[in-house]
Amino acid sequence: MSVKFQTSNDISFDDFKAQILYDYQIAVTSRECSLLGRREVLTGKAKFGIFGDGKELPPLAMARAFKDGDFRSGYYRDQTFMMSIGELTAKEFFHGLYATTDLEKEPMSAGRQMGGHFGTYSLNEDGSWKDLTKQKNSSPDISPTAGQMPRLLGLAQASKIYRHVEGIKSSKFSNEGNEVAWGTIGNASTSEGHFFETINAAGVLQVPMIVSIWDDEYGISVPAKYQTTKEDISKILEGFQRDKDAKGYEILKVNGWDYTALIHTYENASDMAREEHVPIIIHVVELTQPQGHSTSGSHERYKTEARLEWEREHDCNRRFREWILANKIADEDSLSELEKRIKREVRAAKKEAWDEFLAPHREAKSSLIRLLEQLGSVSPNKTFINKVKNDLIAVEEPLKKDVISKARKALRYVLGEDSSQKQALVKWVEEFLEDCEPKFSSHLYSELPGKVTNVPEIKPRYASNPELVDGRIILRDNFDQIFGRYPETLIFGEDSGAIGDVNQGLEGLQRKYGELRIADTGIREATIVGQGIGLALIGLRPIAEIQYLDYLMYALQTLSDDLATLLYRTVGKQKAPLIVRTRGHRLEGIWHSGSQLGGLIHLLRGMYILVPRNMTKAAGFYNTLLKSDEPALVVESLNGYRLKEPLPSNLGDFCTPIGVVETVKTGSDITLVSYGSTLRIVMRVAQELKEVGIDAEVIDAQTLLPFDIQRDVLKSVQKTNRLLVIDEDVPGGCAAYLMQEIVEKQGAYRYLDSAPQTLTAREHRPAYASDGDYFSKPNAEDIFEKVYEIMHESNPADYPKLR
Ligand SMILES: Cc1ncc(C[n+]2csc(CCOP(=O)(O)OP(=O)(O)O)c2C)c(N)n1
Ligand SMILES: [Mg+2]
Repeated sequence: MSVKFQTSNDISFDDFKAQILYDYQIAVTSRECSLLGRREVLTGKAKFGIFGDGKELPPLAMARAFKDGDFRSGYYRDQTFMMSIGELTAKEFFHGLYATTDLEKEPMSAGRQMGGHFGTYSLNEDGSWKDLTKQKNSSPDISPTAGQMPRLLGLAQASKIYRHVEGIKSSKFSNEGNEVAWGTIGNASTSEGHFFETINAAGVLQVPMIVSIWDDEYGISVPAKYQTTKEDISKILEGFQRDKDAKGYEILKVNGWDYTALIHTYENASDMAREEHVPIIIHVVELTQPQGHSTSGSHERYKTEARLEWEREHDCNRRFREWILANKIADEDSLSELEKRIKREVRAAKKEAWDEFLAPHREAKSSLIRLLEQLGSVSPNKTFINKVKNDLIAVEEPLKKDVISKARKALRYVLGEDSSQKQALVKWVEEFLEDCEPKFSSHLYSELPGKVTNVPEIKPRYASNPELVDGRIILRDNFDQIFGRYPETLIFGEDSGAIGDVNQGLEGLQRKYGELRIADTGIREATIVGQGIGLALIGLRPIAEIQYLDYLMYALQTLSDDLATLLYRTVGKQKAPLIVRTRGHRLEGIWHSGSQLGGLIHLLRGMYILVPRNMTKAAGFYNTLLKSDEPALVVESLNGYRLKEPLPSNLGDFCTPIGVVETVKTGSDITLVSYGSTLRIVMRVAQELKEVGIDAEVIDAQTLLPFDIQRDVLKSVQKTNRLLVIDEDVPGGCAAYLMQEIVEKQGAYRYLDSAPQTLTAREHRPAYASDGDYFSKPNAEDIFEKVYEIMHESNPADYPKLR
């Protein structure tokens, strides 16, 4: 441990006192919010509360060292930090607790996230970047503990990229890489793999990341004994400590109730991280949890009386107060006065927030009561309508659902009636639902004009006699164009750097663009993705490469919980336009099947999922994605890198449209929809089907999320009246999703003369080798016979039984 006990800026004693009293005021305000917050939950006004009580002091020290341009990636205990940097008021805290759906009032997520999840705004209304170097930034928390760690790595690495890579327009994002990424995590959550993976990766990368561990010796009810080897996380991390021979970490340990030690430790850490780009761990011990873990239970159940007494004595706010008095920074009277004032202010803030939360609901309730009175006056079912009205009147503190559900129920009593009063109620219900829709469901994807699906198609152009090259050459030369044109792009993954990826799609590019932009990483999929998220949150355009689709599973939690929800949970206030590149389809073996798309399309709503059938299509997807700013997964066909394709002459320019299918063969008897490598087999079969007089139309889905925005498959089914969806996923997986899109959403059921069907792989993972593939995934004969069977069923005379 090497702490330089000095402050980074000299200030007068009066300023010093004022700072301390400011901190005390925030600490008391935050505690009061926690105390009243718990009561709000226990009295039923809020659903759940998890607060920062007992952990007020360390975040205050962190806030002191936190500078404009820095980023936080933390967890639910950090309300005091957010209050200290001026990004959370007491009133907003209560709005968060009540889940007010107005972003002006509940700026963290407009009620989408539970309270205790904190983010700042990186984007203006029009989607353009704010100047992140002029504000204090927080990436928005997610609930899975340690889920904040992978992105922290990327936030820290961004400083390194901005410091060392030339040519990037960095003015809004970095001041020569002087920014620090600050992580916070609870002691028990350090048991998660994400924590250890991130710690190791940041040590390798040597990035300015400061991880604070708030250690209260518990994870809900489970004590350190069951969480951490030797019950001491900094002790077991000692091997990461740097020394004169090897780079590594600075590891600092400090008591969480000791104000001066905290301030010194944080200032010291901040200086070191900024100057040297060294990662730092601050293990903050002897913290407490005065009200227990959350509102779901009480800690008296699992803490001994002795522990509870120890916690009372070591309460950081109490110790801070004693220190202020002992050092004569303020006297007892002035502190008591300040505390009383804060109590009054927080109570008032709570009441105001509750009134504001209820105001629109109360207004809706009044207008609905009027409408029900008018409806009752003309309806033969007056008694029932009055009952609904009186039930509504009885709800004194109504939620939206209390009001709208009554209105919808009332409509059932006037079925078959026709009056202007009924029409007024119908209109009211529709307007209410329309108003609520964006409050709860906007921003899963971008809602700005420049969104990915609006990027226009640019077709590949070819010389009159184009050279036929391996698919990987098209990718490689297109990536070369990308890295040449966009200095903010970078790619990293296992074997992506020196050898230029396992299939040589990046061959030679590291030599040309440097080790920071075309980089090898450790085998650590979750933090490869997290690295990408963090970099993308600060204006870079990362491409995170996952070597094979099957190993995306290691990163799935981060992709699903963090990246895919980012735009939604910030209501469009932050974005991370990360491109995840991987390869899959038609691979062989249980863990190399390359086929788990059914899982992905369900878990990754909020991302685009693209399944190009060849490398020209894939390259076009990368070009399209870089013209916009949304996250996507591109699954290249592993068996397509060595297949010959004509070399386009407009590399870097052509754009494959997203959300548009391609009809690769026209036909009149049946519509076959497929994607990826399986599509090549379908195309072969379509030729064979001609031999028995079946003319199939073949459509390449190309993009699974979103699928066929223009409803071209419907147009095809209107012509063929038959539909078969083929893929190599499990039964009920991606093909079932495509079927639902076509039959239910596009309404193709109206045009079908035969039952729509899917042909998929078997339920088990594919067996190994060519026979394993043949008997596990749909093969050419399976496809042929399935199509034939459909034709036979509808016309046995022309298509007699095959077997
Ligand atoms: C991945 C995951 N597992 C379990 C939980 C449920 N959970 C929420 S908080 C918590 C304990 C965390 O303890 P610690 O990290 O020490 O933080 P503290 O609350 O003590 O500050 C648990 C188990 C969760 N949110 N996420
Ligand atoms: Mg804990």
